[in-house]
Amino acid sequence: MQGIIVKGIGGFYYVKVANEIYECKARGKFRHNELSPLVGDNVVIELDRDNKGFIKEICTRTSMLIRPSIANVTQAFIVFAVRNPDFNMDLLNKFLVLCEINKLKVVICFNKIDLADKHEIETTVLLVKSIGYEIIYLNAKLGQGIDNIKNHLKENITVFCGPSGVGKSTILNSVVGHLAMETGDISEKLKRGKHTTRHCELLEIEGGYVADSPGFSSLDIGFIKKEELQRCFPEFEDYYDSCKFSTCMHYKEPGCAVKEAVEAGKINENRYKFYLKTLEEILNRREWK
Ligand SMILES: Nc1nc2c(ncn2[C@@H]2O[C@H](COP(=O)(O)OP(=O)(O)O)[C@@H](O)[C@H]2O)c(=O)[nH]1
Ligand SMILES: [Mg+2]
Ligand SMILES: [Zn+2]
Repeated sequence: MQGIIVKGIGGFYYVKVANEIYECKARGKFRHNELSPLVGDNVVIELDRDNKGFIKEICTRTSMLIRPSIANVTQAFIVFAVRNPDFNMDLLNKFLVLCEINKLKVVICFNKIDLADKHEIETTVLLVKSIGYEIIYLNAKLGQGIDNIKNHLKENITVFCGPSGVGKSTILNSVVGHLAMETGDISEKLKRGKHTTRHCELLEIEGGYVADSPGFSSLDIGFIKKEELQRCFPEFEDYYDSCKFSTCMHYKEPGCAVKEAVEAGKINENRYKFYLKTLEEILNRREWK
């Protein structure tokens, strides 16, 4: 039987096959490929005589997020608030790079539209649309925009990303219709003193799965290889084949088509500046290794 791991706790994996959930243990250690099963993995399981399940095989992963560890995520909702906390373009850029490097479909969600006018984020909206990303506006407190979120879930494994306090948990709770995630008000009180081990779980909804913990706990993008970074900027794609040097980093090289596109106003200057800043961080880090 083949199914998907929706939860893992204490050495047990909960594998969903059709409409049943089987409690399984991993058999052996999958030594040949040094894998251990992750939530999101498609696995082949076998039941023994007592109906106990064993994972026999882990199918090839299409993606793998770390902290939280989830396999086969296909989509990220990057959530920001229009205000409280204020929108931050640098943070959005970092999330976008992390999503692109993991080849996730991206939907950008602007929450708390009750707190500001849309025109306050107009420049950002235009930029985001020009890169090609889709936008959903929400007032999660009133449930506005939630249907739009639900329409994107089918056949995806989705994670919510974004800074703290923007409304990720509120959105997820509205989507699943119950309290799957603690919202700001509650978790602030529990934070102090309480040692919680987070287990990531996939919740099945609208023909897809949503992870109940935020997609990226660290926004460190310095691990990305310098050659890979440009692939995280979809709007560069039309240009980099026209650079004079095939190895062009769009940095200080002559005849750089990306730089020319920036100068011609075809690529947003701030996005390019963010690219340069990140590239320099990557280059500096490597020198010391
Ligand atoms: N005004 C307003 N507040 C919201 C909205 N959505 C969430 N909040 C509040 O923002 C705070 C943080 O929300 P939470 O879901 O915990 O954010 P998270 O840290 O991203 O998970 C909570 O007090 C929510 O009630 C919204 O659309 N409008
Ligand atoms: Mg939260
Ligand atoms: Zn170039």
